[in-house]
Amino acid sequence: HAQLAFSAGKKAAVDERAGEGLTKPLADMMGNWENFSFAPIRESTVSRAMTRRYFADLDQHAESDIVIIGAGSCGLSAAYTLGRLRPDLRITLIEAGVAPGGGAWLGGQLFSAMVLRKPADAFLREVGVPYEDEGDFVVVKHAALFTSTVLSKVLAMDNVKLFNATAVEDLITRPHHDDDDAEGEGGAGVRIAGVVTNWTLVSMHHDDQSCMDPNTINAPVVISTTGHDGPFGAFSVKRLVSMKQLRQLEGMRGLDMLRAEDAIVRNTREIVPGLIVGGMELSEIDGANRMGPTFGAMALSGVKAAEEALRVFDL
Ligand code: AHZ
Repeated sequence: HAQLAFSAGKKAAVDERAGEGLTKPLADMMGNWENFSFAPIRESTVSRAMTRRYFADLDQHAESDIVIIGAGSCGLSAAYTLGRLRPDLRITLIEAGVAPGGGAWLGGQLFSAMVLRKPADAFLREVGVPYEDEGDFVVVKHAALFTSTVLSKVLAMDNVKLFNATAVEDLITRPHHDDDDAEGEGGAGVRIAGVVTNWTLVSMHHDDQSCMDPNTINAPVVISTTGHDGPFGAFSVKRLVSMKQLRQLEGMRGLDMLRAEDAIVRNTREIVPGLIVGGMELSEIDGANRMGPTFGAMALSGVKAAEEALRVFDL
């Protein structure tokens, strides 16, 4: 009797929690751990469940419609916009870090809240991120809420695949005009036709290991959003200089919030045929100011990069 009463008490507690919003199968589990066990599995089955899918994705995405380099706030916003507008396109997102999100896990320094100037609040309403309205700007209570929400929506899209812990270590080029042999300066010489990738850990060890050739992904459109210069930043635009498609980088200028954000959105564009650059990577080409801890331009530059990709390539 005592035991029955005890079980009934536990059951009641569970029901109470279920009433607070847990689904029934999970709620039913609670308080019943004595005879708990998982469904059986063999180790190789786990390996195959992961590797079969990964290599099928690699196989499919070796020919992509659009590759986005960098899954920071700009790259994720571009992926979201493209994925929503064109579920028919095969979109590949490549992120060097294990954790996608770039600098957008914190609002600035080590502070939680993320500030976005209007009209970037439209993007928050689009993705369903709540915010406080402060007049000319809005505040999301934690930058991680913005990043995790956009990320979860992007990852749930059937036509988008994120390869993280994977670095783009070169660009695939073709003569811009099929009868061109020479690769001239100023963007006239080549068009970008895809990316060269490797595991990031491998990319980091090219100096002390040998023979670690990369993998490739073909795509008629590449959007680069690798952030401002740094160990991994400004990747594509630096490569454009070394392959003589850009004469030089102007270099990111000092902080001017007011000018920086407008400039980044306005200047989001195709830099050489086949390559659109967005987010803070752009500031290195144009000598634009940085904006510091305000993220509206990253979201809207991503939206514009997506629009440019569809417009320029008539996809
Ligand atoms: O890991 C990088 C980061 O997640 C990734 N990335 C860089 N090089 C890569 C490569 N292959 C694959 N070769 C690469 N991935 O690109 C992402 C860039 O994200 P970010 O947050 O650095 O850039 P963003 O332009 O999306 O956002 C910039 C945010 C900033 S910086 C700034 C300031 O300095 O004033 N202010 C804001 C809002």
